[in-house]
Amino acid sequence: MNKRSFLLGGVATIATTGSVFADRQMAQGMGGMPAMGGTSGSRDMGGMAKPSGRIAALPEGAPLRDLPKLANASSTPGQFVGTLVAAPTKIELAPGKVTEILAYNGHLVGPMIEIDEGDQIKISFENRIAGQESTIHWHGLPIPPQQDGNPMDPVASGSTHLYGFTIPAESAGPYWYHPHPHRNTAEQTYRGLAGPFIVRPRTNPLPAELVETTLFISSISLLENGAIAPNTMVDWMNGREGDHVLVNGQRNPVLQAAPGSSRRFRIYNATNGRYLRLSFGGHTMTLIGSDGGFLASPVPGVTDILLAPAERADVVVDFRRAGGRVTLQDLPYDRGWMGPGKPASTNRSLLSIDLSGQPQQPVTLPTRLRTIPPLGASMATKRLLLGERMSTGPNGMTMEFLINGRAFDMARIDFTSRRGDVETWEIVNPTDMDHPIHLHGMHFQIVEREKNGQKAAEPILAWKDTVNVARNETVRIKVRQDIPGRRMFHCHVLEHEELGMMGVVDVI
Ligand SMILES: [Cu+2]
Repeated sequence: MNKRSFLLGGVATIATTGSVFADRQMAQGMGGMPAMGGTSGSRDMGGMAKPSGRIAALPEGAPLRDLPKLANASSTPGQFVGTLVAAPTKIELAPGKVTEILAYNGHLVGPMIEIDEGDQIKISFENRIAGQESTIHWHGLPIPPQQDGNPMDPVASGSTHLYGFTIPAESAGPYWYHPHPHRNTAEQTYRGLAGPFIVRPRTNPLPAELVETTLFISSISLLENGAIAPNTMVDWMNGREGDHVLVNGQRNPVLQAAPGSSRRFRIYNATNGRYLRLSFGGHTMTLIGSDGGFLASPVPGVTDILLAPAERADVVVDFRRAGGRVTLQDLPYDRGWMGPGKPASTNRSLLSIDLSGQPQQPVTLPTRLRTIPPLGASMATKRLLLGERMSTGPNGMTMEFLINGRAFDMARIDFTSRRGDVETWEIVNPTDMDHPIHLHGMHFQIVEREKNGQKAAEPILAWKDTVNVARNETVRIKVRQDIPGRRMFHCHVLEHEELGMMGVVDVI
C-alpha cells in the first residue's frame, strides 16, 4: 500500500471515531485540551475545502489601519519599558457578531514594539488567559534563552513575568512576538496573540523620504455565531491555514498612495500554517531585507515572494502608474497536503492600493545596505531528518511529526553546539509537506538546496531565522550559536511543532 492511500485510510478511521483530540492527547500525554466538536470534525473529514457552519466572507475595503504602538514608560534614552497583557477580548469582525479573541493589550494584532539597536528592553507580561500557561517568545531576536519565552519557562495563568534583554548592535530587523507555551502555542496564536517587534538601525541606509508600512498577515476561521473555530483534524495535519487572510487584522483593506511613489513594506507571515506567495501584480518588488534585517544590496525585479509561516520580507515597490488600483495578491503555491480538505487555490487580494493625488517621483535606493560576512568553514555537521508518523489503534489515529524519528521532549537535549563554532545543519525533508524550520535566538545563513540530486547554491546571502524546506528537498544552512543555553528548533507550522516537530539544542 502506498503512503497516500494509507493516510486517507487513516483519516477515514478518524471520521468514524469522531474524537481526534482524544487521540492527540494520547500521543502526547496531553490533558485538559478542549474537545474538538464531533460534528464539525466529521464534516471536515468529508473533504470540503471550507467546512460549512463557518462564516464564508468578511467585510472588505476599509482603510488600512496603522498598527498601535506599545508605549514606552521610560524616559531614559536607550531604555524601553512596556507592558503586555494577554487576555480575552471581544471584537466584531463579521457584522453583528461577537468574536472573542485572545489579544495583547486588547488589539487583534498585538501592539508594535519599535526600538533601536542596543536598547535595553524590560517588558512586563501579564497572563490573563484562563487556565492556560503562556510565554512570550521574541521571534528572531538574538537574546539569552532564559528571556526568550521557551516552553521550559511558563508564565502561569493569572501571574506576571518580567522579560529583560538588551538588543545587540547590528541586529536591526523585522522581528515579532507570540506565545510559546508547551501544548497551547498553536491555539493561543490562532486566537490572536502575535505582534510585530521592529528593531531600527542606528544608521538608516535608506532615503529618509521613503514611507514605510508594516503588513502583519494573519488568518482566522469563524463559526457562524462569530466564535473562532477550533482546529479541525485537517488543521492539525496540515497546519491551520484559516478561512480569511487578514492584513493588520483587516480583510483586504485599502491603502492610498501617490502615483509614481515608492513605498517600503515590511511583510510578516504570522499565520499558523498558511504559505503566502505574494505579488503586487505588474509592479515588481525590490527585496531589501529578510528575517534578520537588511540584505547586503537591494535585489530589484522580484515578481513574487514566497513567505512560509514565520518568514518576513522587507520590500520596496514603485507604483509606476498614473492611477487606479494595485492589489497585493496571494498566488497559488503547492506546499503538499495530507488527506482531504485541501483548499482551492485562489489569487486572492490581501490589500488594495489606490493610486491617487499628486504624482511623485520614486526614490533611488543605495547600492549597498550593509555588510554580511559569510559564516565561513564549518567545524561540525548536524542532520535533521524530518518525519511524520500516523498510526491507528483501538482509540483511533495518532499523528506525530518528528525530527530524527523522535517527537519533542522538553527534558531531552537533542543536540549540543559549542559557542562560536560554525556548523552545517542539513535538514532533510522526505515527508508529504513543506516544513518551515525555525531556530530560536540567532540568525543563520542558507547555503544550498538539493532536490532530486541537483544542488543549487542559495542565490542571496541573508540572515535568516526560518527556512522553508520543501518536500523531497534537503537544505543546508550555516549556524553559529553565540549565546549559551538551551534553545528550541522547530517547524513553524505551529500545529506540527505542537505534534512533535521540535527539538532542543544546548549551546555550551
Ligand atoms: Cu511542519
